[in-house]
Amino acid sequence: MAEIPDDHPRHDSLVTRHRIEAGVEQGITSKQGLIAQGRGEAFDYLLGEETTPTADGAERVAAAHLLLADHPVLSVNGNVAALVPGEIVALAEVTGADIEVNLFNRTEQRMQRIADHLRDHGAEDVKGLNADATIPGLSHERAKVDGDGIYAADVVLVPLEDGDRAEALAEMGKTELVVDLNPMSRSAQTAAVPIVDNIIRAIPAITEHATALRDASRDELRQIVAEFDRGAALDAAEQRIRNGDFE
Ligand code: PTJ
Repeated sequence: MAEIPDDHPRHDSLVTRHRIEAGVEQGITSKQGLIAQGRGEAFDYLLGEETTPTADGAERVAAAHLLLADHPVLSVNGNVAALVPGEIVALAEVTGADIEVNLFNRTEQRMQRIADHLRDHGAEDVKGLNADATIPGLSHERAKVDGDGIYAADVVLVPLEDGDRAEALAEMGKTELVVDLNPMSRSAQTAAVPIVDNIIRAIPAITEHATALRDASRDELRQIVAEFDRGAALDAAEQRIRNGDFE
């Protein structure tokens, strides 16, 4: 890849593309992941390629949920593994969450490669390989989960996802924190906390909020969660895309 100068106006976007390309070459990211990245990039462009105040608020609420949870799990697919492996490990450490690989285009080889990649970035335990439980109502590979991981979780962070697993997890009564640049996607619409932001900005931001909130009382955390208005967050993102409304 050509060297990207730091002052290039599309620096972050080009670096992100390169990470996804490298992920495909390493057998971590699926080819469909390239298409997903293109969709995300288009929405990010319309959102101004920055974390909006509303998204930042949602990231704080997500941090509060993860800290309150009995069994939080961070779900990782091929795009997430390529873009933010170390950042996912850092978030898991701060919140005490499990990390579980869950793939739409599941093969044993990709599962292993992603788990190894996460371990190379410091993950101690990576779930998803046992696949000894099934999410009810899903007919594809994403239904396969670990019984002591996503299946047993009360709060799940679900980044870059197609909508049907998001709906199935919600049906199971789990609290879903969704990172998706498209506020109109089914996953964002289903989420308890829709975070309309690029995963490369969202995960470090959630970690930062979780670190700041680590000493907060459970009552304070519950209040942050209770005050969140998911509909208003989705509306604000949509207005920004449609009208360029900058809060
Ligand atoms: O690794 P696998 O096999 O599990 O496959 C994963 C992909 C991403 C290929 C699969 O989940 C998929 O096809 O996803 P979709 O249906 O294309 O949805 C991806 C969503 O994520 C879209 O709404 C995009 O706008 C959004 N998105 C893409 N890149 C980013 C993003 N959201 C946040 N940050 C991004 N970098």
